[in-house]
Amino acid sequence: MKITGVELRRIAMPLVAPFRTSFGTETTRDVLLVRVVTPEAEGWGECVAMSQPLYSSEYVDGAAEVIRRFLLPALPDEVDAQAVARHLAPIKGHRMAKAALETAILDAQLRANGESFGQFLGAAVDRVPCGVSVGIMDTVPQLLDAVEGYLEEGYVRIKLKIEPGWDVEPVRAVRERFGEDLLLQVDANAAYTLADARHLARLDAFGLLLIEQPLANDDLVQHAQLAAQLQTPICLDESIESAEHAAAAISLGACSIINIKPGRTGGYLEARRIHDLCRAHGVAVWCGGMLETGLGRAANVALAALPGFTLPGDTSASRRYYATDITEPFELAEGHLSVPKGPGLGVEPIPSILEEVTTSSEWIPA
Ligand code: OSB
Ligand code: MG
Repeated sequence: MKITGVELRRIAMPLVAPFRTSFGTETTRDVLLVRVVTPEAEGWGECVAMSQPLYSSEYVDGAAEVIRRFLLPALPDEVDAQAVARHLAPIKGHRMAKAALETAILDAQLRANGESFGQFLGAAVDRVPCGVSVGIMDTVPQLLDAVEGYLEEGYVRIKLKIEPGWDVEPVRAVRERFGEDLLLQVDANAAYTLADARHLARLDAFGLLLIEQPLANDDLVQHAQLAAQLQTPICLDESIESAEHAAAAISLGACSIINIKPGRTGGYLEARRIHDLCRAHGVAVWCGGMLETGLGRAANVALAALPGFTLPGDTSASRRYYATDITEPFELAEGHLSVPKGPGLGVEPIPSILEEVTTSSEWIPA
């Protein structure tokens, strides 16, 4: 495909409620959208980098800069989505920026060919069960109200964000209130160290599905040591940026479950490789989220429909994040979201809504 040009568009999406994690509080999602224009079709990619480099080293301004300054110039005149990662490989890191660009090119290519993301990736089902990630709250009663609301909406799994000082008590309270059948897991976003192993073992009493990323992202060996001291399965998020990382983590015994986020891994193709590897090793995977708009969500839901995604993902409905999404909203039905069927992502930004939330836009001719 020949690329005519690329638009980098920044949008500001107010969240319906502040989202607090161990690394910070988000009130507005600052999103970089990449629109690739070709003679045959246009494609969209949503960059999952956040405003500040707190989840990982990437951040939105940096992603825009690396795309315009290094990634676009590295692409040949004619490009195939399958070859994008190879062209971009000499540029180290910046996987979220690379993922956004590759996704936009893949979307354009699939739209041109009339194939959906789900078909292309190998979706095995037409709807996926959905969980919800619940931020850190000021009080336990507030948390219980939030969880109750999500369960009433039909979410099939609850994930609680934890940090030192907000772990055993909120988990105990949610377990006691909603019973032992509730699928419950926690996410520490790297807030602990191996010295906290005995404290974290107290969570074993609550029958959690998993504990996500308890230790720092480069602590693979420490995660393996922690795994030996916990009954709760360890799931890695931040640590896994590639299939190579996944292979290393699995062979070290650092995790028994992986959260796959295509943005973090450099795109949907690498995400699928991680899925394939985990499936071959009997390691369960689930689809993570980064508070995506409908564009990123569409592709995540397609990915979550692959056969190795055996646990519910953080693929929540649009309204969990945004009062008005930039696409037709994703809505929960019996705790599931439908995999879009149309070509490419199968969803489009609604022009008037997109205009309203746009804070800047830049056209880069090829
Ligand atoms: O660690 O999974 C995470 C959101 C932003 C950054 C990191 C994470 C998250 C979430 C929310 O947990 C997932 C979602 O619902 O999109
Ligand atoms: Mg996480």
